[in-house]
Amino acid sequence: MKMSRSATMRSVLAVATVVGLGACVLATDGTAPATTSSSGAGGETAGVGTGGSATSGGMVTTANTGGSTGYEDCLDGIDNNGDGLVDCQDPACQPGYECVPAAPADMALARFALRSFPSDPLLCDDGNGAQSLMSDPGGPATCTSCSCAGAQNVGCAAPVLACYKGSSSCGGNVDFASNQNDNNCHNFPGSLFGAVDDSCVRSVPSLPMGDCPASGGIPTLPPAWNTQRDLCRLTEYGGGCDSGQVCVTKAVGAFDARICAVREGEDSCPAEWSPVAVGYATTLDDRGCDACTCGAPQGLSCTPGDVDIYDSDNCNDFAQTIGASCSETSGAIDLLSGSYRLNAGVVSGQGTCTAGGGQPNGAVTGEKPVTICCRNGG
Ligand SMILES: [Ca+2]
Ligand SMILES: [Ca+2]
Repeated sequence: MKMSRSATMRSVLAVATVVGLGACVLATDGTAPATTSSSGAGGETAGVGTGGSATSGGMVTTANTGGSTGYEDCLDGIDNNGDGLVDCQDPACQPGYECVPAAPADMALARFALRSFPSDPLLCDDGNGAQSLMSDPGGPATCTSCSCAGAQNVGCAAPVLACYKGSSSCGGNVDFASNQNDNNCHNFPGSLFGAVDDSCVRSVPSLPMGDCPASGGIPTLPPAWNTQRDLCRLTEYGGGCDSGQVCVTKAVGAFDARICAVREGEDSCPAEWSPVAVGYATTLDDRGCDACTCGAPQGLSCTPGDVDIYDSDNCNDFAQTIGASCSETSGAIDLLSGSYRLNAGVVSGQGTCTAGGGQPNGAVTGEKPVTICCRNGG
């Protein structure tokens, strides 16, 4: 069918108007408006928002009964389509926008969606990911029980020799005590020499030694948080509302219907705004388990061991063997020289160890808190 010239011109003009306005919006806010043309009569309005995004780009298309098409940007504070109604006043905006109380001082309007933790952040209407704020920290680690294998590196420590200068019966203070755990030859110190009487005794017998390998204490961590809220700060406010109110996109999808205001830090909420949560943007999680430990091996025994002492240095000129009884040693520890060798006992038995440790430690804490306050009933 052939169109009349005038009808063709109207169509061209209408297309040019659509393209021109669309280009203008794109150049203004850099986002693609989710506009949808309506062709019918009666003020039908475009759908707003797609795919979990809280809002569209702020523009809706409507058609009035006169057949001409008008556009209203619902977030710019002016009457774009010439019907005398600004933003939220305009029926074209009302399906997707609403008037809400303006943000209290030092706060920003926001919407949140309650999520299970951990979830990938939702998208906000500006196309950026929501800020995930966590609260209600999870419990401590569960730790596997600790156990100890049988004793290894088992043996007997060297006994300890104690000597007394100027006493033939181990009287008075100890003037010399061995402190080696070996059976090498050791010369007595010069300070021990020069007295008429000397004596020595094995003051500590040979004692069992060894260790048990520990295992267990493996942590299993419950989720770090019990609550995640994805927060979108509203960055565009329109007009057409009562005093003290602003026009914003309605919540869609998983977002809570309440309008909220947020503030960095942990704080109280202003009058008429109810505290909902303090959420933390970052997580510190140092939960774990104490290391498992094993006590000294039990069930091992050692023969007591003894100490050989020598009249000369370097274990030359064997003199006598010292045991649990005090021995007079004036012949060996004389004016000039003397030496000794520690003889460890012989171990017997099967060593077992008592396990310890493996207790849960640490906790989940948050950093960068954000206070979330919301209006009940808008
Ligand atoms: Ca407008
Ligand atoms: Ca308007």
